Amino acid sequence: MIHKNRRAKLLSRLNAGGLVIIATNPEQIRSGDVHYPFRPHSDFWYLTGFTEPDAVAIFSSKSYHIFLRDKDPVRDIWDGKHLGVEAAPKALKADFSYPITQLKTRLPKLITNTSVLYYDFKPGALDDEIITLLADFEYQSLTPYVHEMRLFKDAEEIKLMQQASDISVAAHKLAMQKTQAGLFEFEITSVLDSHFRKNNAEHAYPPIVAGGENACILHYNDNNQRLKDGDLLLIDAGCEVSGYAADITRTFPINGKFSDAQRQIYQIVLDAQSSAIKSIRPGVAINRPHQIASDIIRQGLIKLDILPHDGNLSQFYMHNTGHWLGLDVHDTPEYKGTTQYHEFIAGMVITVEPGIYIHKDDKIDPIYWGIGIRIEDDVLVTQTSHKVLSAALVKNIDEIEDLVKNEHTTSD
Ligand SMILES: [Mn+2]
Repeated sequence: MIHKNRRAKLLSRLNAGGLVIIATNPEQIRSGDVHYPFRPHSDFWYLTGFTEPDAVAIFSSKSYHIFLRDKDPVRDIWDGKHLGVEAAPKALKADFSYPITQLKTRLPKLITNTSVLYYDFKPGALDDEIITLLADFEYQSLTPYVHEMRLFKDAEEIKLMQQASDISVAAHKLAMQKTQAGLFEFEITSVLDSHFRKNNAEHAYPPIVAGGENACILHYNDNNQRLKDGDLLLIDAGCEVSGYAADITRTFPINGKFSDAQRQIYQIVLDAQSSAIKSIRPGVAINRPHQIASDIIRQGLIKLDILPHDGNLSQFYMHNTGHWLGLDVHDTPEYKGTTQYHEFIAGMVITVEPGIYIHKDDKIDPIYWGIGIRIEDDVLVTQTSHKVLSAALVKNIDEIEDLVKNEHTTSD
């Protein structure tokens, strides 16, 4: 029913007589005849709830047609069972269902008498011949309409995001407890993998497990270096549950004890993050958390003589403080920034993830060289305030030192 309601809501925002055509993702070849694990297209998943490849949904206010893989006893032996054309109407609340192989022949009839077609296809999602068929009709981009809906999470979505966050928090805790100098980054990555798997979840994005100065590479995911005593470890990892992502980062000392320099930088990032989160509630400007975090980081770095008074903060803090989160880790890119919404509204979910990254060649006191710190939580905007979905994961210095150290004293 959720998906049916979403389709109705979407149609109510489109021109009368409009017809929506949406395809799921094409399968992607990894190598030879092996595919990458299939991930449905997020907008398609959001509107249909259907997760098989080779599927196209076509709907208007009058009817809902779904094209999908038909039952095939031979393919079922190789690839497992499929829903099939016969069971589809009931399972997906569609009016009509057809084999995907009939899309080309049935499409011309389905699109006659429509005022405007709404679609966006990724390259490879549909045959070129079908795209050509559509070219004669008035067209509007579908994505902004769907993304506007996806920006506001309903109760079911929030429940799934809380689950994804809870599993991710537990995985981070285990990884922090497992960390010791001498281990490799991939051994800590495997702790995350294992916990996600055990909970029937998977990585929502390639995890970053970055020891020492590797943390200064923002999208580091080689995860293949040895962890050194005295370094920090940055872990940016989150799982996906029924399509919904968590995105959480913690940075902690590999030996369980922050050095003075690490402690100074960490506290600046933590203050920036805490104040940015505190500002979030309905009516507050969407770029406010970034302004707050940037100001605190700038003041903190000036105080430590790392940044000159007229210095450029982007040398040490070069990314934004957050992004929308949902079915995609960087959710609803059509609505990123402040182009459509200038203020927070209940139901939005945003990450808050300030950081400081000090490279070895930076012309400052070498005690700070190679320190890369980011702290990231997932925040839901509520009716009057906000809720931190990942609040259960420690981030104060004492709590972190306790968690990392405890395991060492008990396991050694
Ligand atoms: Mn993030």
